[in-house]
Amino acid sequence: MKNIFSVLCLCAIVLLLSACGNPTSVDVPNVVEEENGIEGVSEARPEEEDSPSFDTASIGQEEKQNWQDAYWEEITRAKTAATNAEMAGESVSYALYDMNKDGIPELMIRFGDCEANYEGRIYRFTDGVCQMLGSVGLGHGSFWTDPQEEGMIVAYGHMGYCSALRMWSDAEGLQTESLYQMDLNEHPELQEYPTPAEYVAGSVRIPETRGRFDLPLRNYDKISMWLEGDDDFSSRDPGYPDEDSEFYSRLISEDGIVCAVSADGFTNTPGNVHFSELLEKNVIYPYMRSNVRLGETRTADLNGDGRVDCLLSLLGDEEDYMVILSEEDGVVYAYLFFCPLHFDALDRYGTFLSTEHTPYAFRFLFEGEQCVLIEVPVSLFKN
Ligand SMILES: [Ca+2]
Ligand SMILES: [Ca+2]
Repeated sequence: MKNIFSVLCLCAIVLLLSACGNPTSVDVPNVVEEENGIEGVSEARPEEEDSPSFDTASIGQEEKQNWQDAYWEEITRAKTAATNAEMAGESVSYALYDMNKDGIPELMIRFGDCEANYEGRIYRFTDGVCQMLGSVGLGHGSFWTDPQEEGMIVAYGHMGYCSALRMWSDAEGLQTESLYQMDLNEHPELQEYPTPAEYVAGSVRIPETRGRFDLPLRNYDKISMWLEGDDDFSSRDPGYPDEDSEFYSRLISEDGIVCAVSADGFTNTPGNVHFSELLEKNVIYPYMRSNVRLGETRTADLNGDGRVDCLLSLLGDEEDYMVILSEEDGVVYAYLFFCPLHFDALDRYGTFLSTEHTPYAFRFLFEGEQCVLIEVPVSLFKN
């Protein structure tokens, strides 16, 4: 059974901060400069000023549509410009966070095809257009929230060294200051890299998703609610399609039609097929070694929309797969994954709480032919 880390790597749904390596004697500031250099921005400390007054006025539906459209255009442009056009949807990823707390998130796009050349470009929707604020080196780096400031944090960890920058924007553009930097070789008592959460109360890592789908962009409100520690399990008592608690078991036993789509970019998109066809060799994945058989099934409202979905594993001789079945407007979608998550980590509200291997919980978003997995800190979920 492939473990959860395989899922994260192979499914390529979420990006994890790479945080391991052998310490070397490289000078820390040089490493920071080389890897984390800021392009086209000046380094400055924030001026003394009043505490920021966050304007959290609600953003109208039309304006929301506008920034979402503008950001998706920018992400699409990034994918078009990606060096490997075929895998552009996989190599470009994005995240959203309201850096200046004005009610509209900023967009961060990760460019590059490996840790060595990752670059994060930060955009803001202002006066009806998407403007780039600046860019930051993102090799071995990730974005973190800065809840009490009009800013955002970028944290790095590599080869025994770690650092973090606080970032904000003013009339001059994107500004940064060092939040911390540390050589773990000098702190043998530390087993792991510190995180921004140890320096900034309430800071959590901002989920990044691959640029294949706009679903995370359209569901920014929901994801930011998760990040603030609220769940949206509006329906703690979700209903079954057709109010039939046997809906999914019947679909399987009667070999109903499903619209099967790749959820991870690695599996196939077979389209409309009978459920049993998913069990045949090479239907789910091009390089299967055998047919597969039905393994475990679980039901839960996996995407928090108030309707029960069905999660199942398909077991092969050497590899396993995972499928989510979800009925939507009369169509049963089958979202296909290369490897299963640990079903035991699934709580009854549809969240994967895997505390053993990772401090992150996983929530699904899916709709139509899009399905993504979003990571949020386990500590935020107090089910
Ligand atoms: Ca903003
Ligand atoms: Ca659901």
